[in-house]
Amino acid sequence: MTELKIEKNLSNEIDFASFENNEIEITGMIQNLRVLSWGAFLILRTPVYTIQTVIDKNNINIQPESLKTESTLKIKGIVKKAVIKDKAINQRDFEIQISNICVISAPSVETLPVDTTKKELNINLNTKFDMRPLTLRHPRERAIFKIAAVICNEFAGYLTSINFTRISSPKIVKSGAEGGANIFELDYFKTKAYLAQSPQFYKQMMVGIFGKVFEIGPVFRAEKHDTSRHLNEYISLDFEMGFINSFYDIIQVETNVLNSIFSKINKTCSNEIDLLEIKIPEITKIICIKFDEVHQIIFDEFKKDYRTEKDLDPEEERLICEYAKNKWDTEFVFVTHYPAEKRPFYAKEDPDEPSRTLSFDLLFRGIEITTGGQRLHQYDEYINKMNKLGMNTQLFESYLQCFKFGMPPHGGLGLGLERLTSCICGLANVKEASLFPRDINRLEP
Ligand code: AMO
Repeated sequence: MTELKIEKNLSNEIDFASFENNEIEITGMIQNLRVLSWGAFLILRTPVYTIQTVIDKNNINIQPESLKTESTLKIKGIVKKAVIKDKAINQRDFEIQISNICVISAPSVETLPVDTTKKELNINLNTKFDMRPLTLRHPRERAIFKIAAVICNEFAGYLTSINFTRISSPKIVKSGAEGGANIFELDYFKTKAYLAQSPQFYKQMMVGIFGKVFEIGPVFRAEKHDTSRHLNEYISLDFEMGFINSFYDIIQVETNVLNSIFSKINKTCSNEIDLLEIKIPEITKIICIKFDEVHQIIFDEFKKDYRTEKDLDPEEERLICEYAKNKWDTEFVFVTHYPAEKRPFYAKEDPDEPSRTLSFDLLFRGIEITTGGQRLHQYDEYINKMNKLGMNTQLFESYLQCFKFGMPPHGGLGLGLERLTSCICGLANVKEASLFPRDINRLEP
């Protein structure tokens, strides 16, 4: 039997000021190594810091020329005050003058296939994704996913603070929630199953139990085309809430959760913001434009006629954002009342105009980041709508139970993490905001 002492402080955080002029021992990996005539600057990457260390050739047990970037080291040295400008280094007030280096592990190749020490990687997307275990070590790549992590944490934190309950729904399912052909089929012990396109059915069922719920999890879309906006697996940030008066209640919650995320990023990611040279937005006004009005504005202002189309063209999404920025000084546009034929069966129709739904998309910097809206909540409404659409209601009986047993008026939304992250970080392709993107041509790494 071995009994371990319970360690209380596992955060890896160091108060460098309290070590000034004193010896410290830390472990990390070599982010960058610059060998000079007198010694070297070595940037060490730890779970919390990238910190500059200085090697004096005459006062070290290992010569810097023999070290390889990405090696794991345990170093000993004296903490000194410093003024560091390099944005790739997040500890800019202190450096360490190394007195001893212990190489714990080193790469097994002589030279790394991609130089992660350059300011920008400057390699094509395929190479970047092929070598993800290495290319993600680049400070700018890491910064993207630090921001994505804050988005998830704050989505959860804010919604929890207003009494939403976190849920986790199954990803292997009996029927698709979103319709369309972009669904992956599985052989599930001789019956047909699917990979969940969204947690839609489950989050609705859970409203009957907890009233307000949210989920952060992967969803799967068998997108047949390789585009800069689509992934075949992405992280969906979902919430669903009961007792709503209208879908505008959902828009209010989304506005607050997004502003809370933006302010958290500003508070905790100043290094990442600096490194990526980005400005974090804020929703200062809630601008809602009806779907038909968008077509009309695009026609009147940009002379493009999409007025008979039942969905927004990506060009329209871009143009309406440009228009809103100039006219209302906002980067966020809620487009409401989408045509019923383009929304899934669970979307509630507008009683004043049944061809339109009480639903919305949120557009940000030219791209749709959210779909949401009010749902049907009466069993009969579901049966009638599904019959009208020629759907087999028996296939959905387990989902429909909740409506049979009584549900409050409710609604919610799905927010694509990679789309939000890529828009915040100014990335041209949503795949760059996925650690290990999946598209029609990619299943590895
Ligand atoms: P929808 O299908 O519009 O709605 O998806 C919601 C949000 O998910 C993101 N998204 C994607 N991101 C990357 N790759 C894709 N292939 C992809 N498809 C969608 C977008 C989109 O706005 N159940 C509804 C949501 C709801 O009403 O609650 C749904 O899934 O950001």
